Amino acid sequence: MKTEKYNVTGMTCAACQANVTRCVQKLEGVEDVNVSLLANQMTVSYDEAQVHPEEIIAAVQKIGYGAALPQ
Ligand code: 9UX
Repeated sequence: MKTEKYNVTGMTCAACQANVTRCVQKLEGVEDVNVSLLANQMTVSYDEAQVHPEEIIAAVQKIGYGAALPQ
């Protein structure tokens, strides 16, 4: 299990926050997601054997938001 904090861009309301949460939560291997609208961040705990950061980022981008690991 790994826990990482991502920067998320494009969220402007609570429904955006819920959209991002739902889209990451449904990925196979994701155990926990906590999205902060105010901080523009999300913390994701996942099984590295089942899912990778690239897939998590791609899922968020697919629904119209930005996600990236901090540089
Ligand atoms: Mo709120 Mo976000 O009305 O895509 S859901 S702006």
